[in-house]
Amino acid sequence: MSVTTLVLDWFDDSKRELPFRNTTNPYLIWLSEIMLQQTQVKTVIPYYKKWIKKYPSIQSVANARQSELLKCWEGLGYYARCRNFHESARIILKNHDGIIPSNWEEFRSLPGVGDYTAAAVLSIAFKQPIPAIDGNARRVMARVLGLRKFSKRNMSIMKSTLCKWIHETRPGDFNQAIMDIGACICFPTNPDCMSCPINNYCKAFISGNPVRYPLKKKHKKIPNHTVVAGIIWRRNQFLIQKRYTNGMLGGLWEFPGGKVEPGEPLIDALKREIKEECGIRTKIIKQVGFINHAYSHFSITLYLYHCKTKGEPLAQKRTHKWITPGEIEKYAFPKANHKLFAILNNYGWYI
Ligand code: DGT
Repeated sequence: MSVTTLVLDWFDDSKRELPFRNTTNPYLIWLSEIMLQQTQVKTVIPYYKKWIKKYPSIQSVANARQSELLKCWEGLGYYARCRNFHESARIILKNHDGIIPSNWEEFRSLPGVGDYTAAAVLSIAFKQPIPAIDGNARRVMARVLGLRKFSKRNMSIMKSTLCKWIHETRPGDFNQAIMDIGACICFPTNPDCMSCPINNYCKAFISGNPVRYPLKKKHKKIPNHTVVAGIIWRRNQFLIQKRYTNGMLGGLWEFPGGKVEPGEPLIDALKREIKEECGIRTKIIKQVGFINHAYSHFSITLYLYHCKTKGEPLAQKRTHKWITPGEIEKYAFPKANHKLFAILNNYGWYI
């Protein structure tokens, strides 16, 4: 039997049942692919379900406000994905009469759509025979072909092999089957080769030591930054500010503050950051607590302080809002802030 038939037969028997499968609606497939970038399936599922209830179509995304969408995405991370999806939806409404383009050039040129996403959506929704190579597929192919490095040359060998293997009328299923084999069988360590439908074709399996393929990347140690932030009170309200739209955590709300410079006392850093970001003087009252949080390229230890002010933040610096603890539900905050909210809920919000 050919690799293609073996892979598809396995998929028919053993595929993962996921809420975004068994549909050819390009909007739903695209949304799921965006949510799945850098994120585990089990994390995505509840977000996906909540999102499609609220935004059942590309038009509803285009017509929503960014702040609303970010609130629905809150906690999923990599918020540029949400902002780009919003922008793409708007472009589709404006330039494509609300119809998601099925043409590679047009779809690939939308914000946030890379080669993988374009291939996945076009193959699953529009049955175009384009291989979609995500992290799982890459590992499967490295093993099958006995390649140790993800060099340009090796990537093009993988791609041309998949172009030969991909099924003409079921290209989406074929792509998903390869990815599922990666997720369910061809684990990075301890692959379950005996359950693999294509082990007879796999150079890594035949070699007797499949985990030699691909070469393991050395994990770089990520730096840790000390961050200070203030819950700045004026009567029963405190100050939140919106992060700049285009950076990390862009468009989310946070407590004023920032990174501590080497050797700088925490209190001095907090006063400096609040002055820079809000243009106000504050009295620092006491520490609320601290949390640790890891992002992809660094981690933070964030110390939160109760502060007081009589001032009004300068409008031209950032968008600011005075809110009460009961109003945090209305705004999207980074995960780190939810950890701080948990401390405040435990020990009391007010000074
Ligand atoms: P920078 O300084 O150019 O690297 O820019 P930012 O804005 O990314 O960094 P900064 O100085 O505000 O550092 C704060 C880090 O802590 C940033 O990675 C975001 C994270 N963070 C999470 N929650 C909060 C919060 O409530 N307030 C502040 N200030 N930062 C927060």
